Amino acid sequence: MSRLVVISNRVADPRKTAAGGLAVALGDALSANGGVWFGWSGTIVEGGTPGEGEVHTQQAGNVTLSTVDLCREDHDSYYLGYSNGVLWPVFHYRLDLADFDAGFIGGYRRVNQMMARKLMPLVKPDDIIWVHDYHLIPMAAELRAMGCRNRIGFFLHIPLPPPLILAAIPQHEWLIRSLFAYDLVGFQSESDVEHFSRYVGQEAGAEAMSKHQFRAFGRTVHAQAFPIGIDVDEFAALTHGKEAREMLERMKGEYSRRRLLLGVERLDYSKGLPQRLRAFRKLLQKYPENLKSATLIQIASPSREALDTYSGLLQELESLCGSINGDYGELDWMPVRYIHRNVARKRLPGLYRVAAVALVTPLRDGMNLVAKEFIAAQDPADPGVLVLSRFAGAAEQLKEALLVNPYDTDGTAESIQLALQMPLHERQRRHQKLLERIRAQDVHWWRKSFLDTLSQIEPD
Ligand code: ADQ
Repeated sequence: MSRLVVISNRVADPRKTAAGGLAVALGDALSANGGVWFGWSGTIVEGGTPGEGEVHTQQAGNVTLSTVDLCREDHDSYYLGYSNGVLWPVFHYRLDLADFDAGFIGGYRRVNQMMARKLMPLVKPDDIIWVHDYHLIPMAAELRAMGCRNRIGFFLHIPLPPPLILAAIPQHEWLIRSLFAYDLVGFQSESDVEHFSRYVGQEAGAEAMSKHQFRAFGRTVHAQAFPIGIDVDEFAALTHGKEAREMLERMKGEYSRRRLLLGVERLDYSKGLPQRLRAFRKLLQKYPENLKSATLIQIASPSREALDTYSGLLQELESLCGSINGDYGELDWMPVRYIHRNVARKRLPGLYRVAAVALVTPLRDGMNLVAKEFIAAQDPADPGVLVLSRFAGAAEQLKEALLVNPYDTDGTAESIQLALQMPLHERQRRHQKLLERIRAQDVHWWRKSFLDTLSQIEPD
């Protein structure tokens, strides 16, 4: 069996208990036949040389964790600039937030080239290489230019926008051409594959050889949806763990007379937080029976705070929470609890389980794992209700959730009210179906189907 080489912007040590489902799943795949996990170390070297970085290596059983430092200039142009200032907003349909500074692309290419150069000596001829996410789109092209002939797959964790939005990126043609250096390109949802297919047809005159095979730029690439899942069993087990149970009991005690609504995410403009708060305000206004009862706990962990768009969002949220609490709060009840912090992974299931309703309402999301974690943590005898944005990749699978348009404040408020009033038998019916769906396509299924597909493709 081939070894696996994983390349992603950040590397997680799969042995650490805080590692999430994805790190564990990739760690499992790596340790099955041994392998290498390569990426940025997280260290920024002030005054270092662009395109150069020290490599650090540690052994975790039969898996080599190999990471490289970035100098300040490379970090700012590759990570903050091109990855999170251009690709992240545009791929989430936010052209208004993109910063097309012409200086970023140089750093993005330079870091991809450097990572390819540092990785090459670690790759053996039979290895299968799996590259992750938008930071590393040109990685295969760089490796090929250095003579790499291995099977290489790519998985995009975020959405791919329609062709006309993609075309706003000055280097759009180069980016998509870079994808043709892979043997397999995996997307989260069918709509992403459809956008890819339309783009390569319209802009690159690609020929569709079959449903999943496209030929352009002198190469054939296989493109397919592999919706990512969670480790349902691991998450269900965490739900019964000590930390989660303590959290559940504490919250139950504190909120026994209230109905809890819950939002959990990184603080990011793609997650639709201001829109969610406005819908919650509308709920209180339109359905006053929820006053002194419905309480929204919004957990938004700090993320990418070096970018201006993120600090602006933080201020907007704080002001919205303040005004809702000011307008509707009572001495003994605050409608919104806003927490700008991470919750320990082991405690999260306790919080999910105590919530009557989860609000997962991104404006656009590749998949959204919080939606799946919420389902896995519920008590099947008395489950909470998932209110899910139709613009999350997860909406293609999770059809029994209450699907909403997060831009529609009134419509979202009505769906939240429906969720709060949903009879037990209907909650049970929906939850059972949703649980079946996340079990059928869990993170192990995702990893296996991607790697099986990649290993069956005849290299071009
Ligand atoms: P993210 O945008 O980070 O991921 P998501 O899929 O929801 O979004 O994953 C977040 C993970 O972090 C979940 O496991 C969640 O429990 C955890 N998390 C988030 N906020 C937290 C908090 N405040 N405290 C503790 N834990 C928190 C990107 C894409 C998604 C895609 C994933 C995986 O944007 O669309 O689903 O990758 O491919």
